Amino acid sequence: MPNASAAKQAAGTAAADLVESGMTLGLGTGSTTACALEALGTRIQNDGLDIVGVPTSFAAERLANQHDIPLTTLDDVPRLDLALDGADEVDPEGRLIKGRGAAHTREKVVAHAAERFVVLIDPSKPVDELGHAFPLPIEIVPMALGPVQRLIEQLGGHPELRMGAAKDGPVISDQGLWIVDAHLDGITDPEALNRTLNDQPGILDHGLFLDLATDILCGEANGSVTHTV
Ligand code: ABF
Repeated sequence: MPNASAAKQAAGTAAADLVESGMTLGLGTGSTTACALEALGTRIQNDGLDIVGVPTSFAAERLANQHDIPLTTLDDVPRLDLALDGADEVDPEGRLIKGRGAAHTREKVVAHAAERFVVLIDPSKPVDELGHAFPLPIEIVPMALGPVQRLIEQLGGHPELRMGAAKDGPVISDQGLWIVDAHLDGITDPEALNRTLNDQPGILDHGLFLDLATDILCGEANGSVTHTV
């Protein structure tokens, strides 16, 4: 990715270096993972790397096609060796907020199916507590907007239906659904919030990823990478 920062490039290249021939991969979304997909494409072309991937979004599918990464689905490949994906926030326990790209529902399905879930970040992503820098994305069935908005308000937050760039309608996810961004001013108990949101009818899934990340690769501007497991 010519426009990606050196830190993202470093994380993406380090992630691609974890991949071996014969692996089944989860292919994440976002600009940092795009660097990994580009590096994988180069290894396919130059070294004959033999992999197959499950994309987490239409965007990831398009990018994989551009880089000649063969694709499959979780119908044909029940387990993945490695899933690579970005994040919006990472706390000291490896808990994540994802979903700025509205792809978190598929991203969670793919991460859950993987033996290793490798999260690619730059130094802007680590936080002491989730939910300050970014709102929590929640994918909803459109007719559940009212109940979900009221739930977020009861939790002390501010719900915002995510609108498209032209502001003429809501962002539509790959599933044809809507995204509500919950501004929570900090998430003190991510596990409790996870349970509350999972119990709410009309929510397909949300961007809290708990107990999923096995590795965090943080690229630095000088090209070095910190690998936390
Ligand atoms: C996806 O892309 C998301 O879940 C996350 O919101 C975003 C991170 O993008 P980037 O790597 O461009 O910061 O991984």
